[in-house]
Amino acid sequence: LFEWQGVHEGTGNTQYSGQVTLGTAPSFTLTDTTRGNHKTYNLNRGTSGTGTLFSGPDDIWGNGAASNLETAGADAHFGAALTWDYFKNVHGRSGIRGDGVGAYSRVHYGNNYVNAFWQDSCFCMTYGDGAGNAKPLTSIDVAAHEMSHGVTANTAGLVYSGESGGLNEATSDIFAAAVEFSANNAQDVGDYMVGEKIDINGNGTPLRYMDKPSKDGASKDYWYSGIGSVDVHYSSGPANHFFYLLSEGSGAKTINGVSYDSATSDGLPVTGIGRAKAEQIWFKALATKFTSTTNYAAARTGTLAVAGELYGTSSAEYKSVADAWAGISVGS
Ligand code: ASN
Ligand code: ZN
Repeated sequence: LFEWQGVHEGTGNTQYSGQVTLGTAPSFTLTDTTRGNHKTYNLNRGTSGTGTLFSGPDDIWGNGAASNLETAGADAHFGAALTWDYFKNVHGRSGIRGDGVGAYSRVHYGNNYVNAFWQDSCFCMTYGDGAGNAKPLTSIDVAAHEMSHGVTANTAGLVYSGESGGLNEATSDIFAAAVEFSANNAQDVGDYMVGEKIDINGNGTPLRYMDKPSKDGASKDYWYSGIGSVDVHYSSGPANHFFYLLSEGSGAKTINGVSYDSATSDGLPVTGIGRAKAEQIWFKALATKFTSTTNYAAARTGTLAVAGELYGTSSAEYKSVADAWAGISVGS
């Protein structure tokens, strides 16, 4: 009778998250009108520009297989929507800049490209298709990781080298886990691993572990003087570990069928305060305390200040923040 110009919902048949609802625009494109017009483009193996906006004769996107070029578009579009919803609903932040404006995603970048990245210059994120065993890099946690780099750039602005670089990387891993848990997707349940769906190592292991970062063979479990000269994807380890300890506590624990075992450098226990409170503390510290040069010691100070503001300096939450930093050898 008439074309409904309001909210459009398409159907995505994703590779990693099953059948999902996607924000789309009439006759039909991957344009999420309820999330700042976030768009998803097909680079079709190109490495520059935007390629073409995903469009088609119907509002059904992908078929769950990587061989269908729309599938990666559906996954990326879905991951961006989940991340948008997470920051809006959990932290009251509308979009990466907090101004309600969407970014955009590009999929099918280059040939056999095994990475994904955020760029401040285009306000966009980009995904490779993987190679060999490594699958397309469009899982929920990878999308959330990359989009969170945009949030960090537009809040603390943590410089991407040295200890601030490790904290920048950890921030993306922390919100990757947070978004994955919040999504509550049956095909991709929440966990404290990064990239467990994409099989980047070809042996079924994830890219990173937050309960014991050294399980990846390169990341550090604990802070030490000189960690600033380690690659930021490994100097992130202690901060990821801090977040795990603060959320779940030390010791052995099984969550959504995954077993974790988190130790402390001082051998003292940490009592977890739950993910929700830990996320509030990290986000508020990122947005109001951290600066471009924040290092591990300053991150401790900032998160303690936030815990004091939110819960009081005599609170169990404040004590757990202090204990979790001590557990990774920061402060005393
Ligand atoms: N996937 C990587 C990351 O987001 C890309 C990079 O090293 N910038 O950290
Ligand atoms: Zn990153």
